[in-house]
Amino acid sequence: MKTVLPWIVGLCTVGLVAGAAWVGVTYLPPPVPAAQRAGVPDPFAPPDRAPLKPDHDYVVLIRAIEVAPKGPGDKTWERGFDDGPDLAYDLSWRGNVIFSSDVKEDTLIGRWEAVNVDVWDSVQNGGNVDLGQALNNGAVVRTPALPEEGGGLKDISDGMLTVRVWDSDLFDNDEAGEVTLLMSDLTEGDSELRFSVDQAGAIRRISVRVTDREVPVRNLIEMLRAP
Ligand SMILES: [Ca+2]
Ligand SMILES: [Ca+2]
Repeated sequence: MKTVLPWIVGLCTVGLVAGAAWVGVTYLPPPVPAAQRAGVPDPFAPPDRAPLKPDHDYVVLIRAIEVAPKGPGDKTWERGFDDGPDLAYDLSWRGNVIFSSDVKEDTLIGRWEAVNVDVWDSVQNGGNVDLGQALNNGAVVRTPALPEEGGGLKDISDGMLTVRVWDSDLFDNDEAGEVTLLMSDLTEGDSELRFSVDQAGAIRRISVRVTDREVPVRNLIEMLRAP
């Protein structure tokens, strides 16, 4: 009996393995290519970007602007001096300037914080915050409503934002360039827009953050302030 038992166990094991292989060959579906497998994240895929909702308020925040080493026409930024441009921008919508930035001195990359440090401290300590006072950069805009069936947007400029950038000088400013952003190209979260020489004067890059205005102000400020 002692010699027969291992043989029986061995035969049963072989039978189980062969049976499992037969079931696998006969009944399991063919392998699905990786690209078609649902729920398997592709590490190289760009993050999901939610398009902006129509007829909805958003805060548009210009986080950074980079300009070329020289201004349009290949002119140095500060004639007779070697310091960099003093960058500022404004944001226009529906034919109106709705935000003008402060000036970032002597830099080819201007960066602007979303909210004042004081306001951020207040948020952290549970104090009351008012969006109007909190925002020291960025502006509130509304996306266009969906057009009626078969029609287009009533006014195309409803869905356009213009960013004008300049080097702030004591007398005449040096224009750096101007770009028009289409709201339909923007998504919630951060976008980095790059421009070639002929597209936007001396503007090379704009980093823009779009945040849903219709969330509680405290959450909104945390989202705007996030690194
Ligand atoms: Ca200048
Ligand atoms: Ca300067």
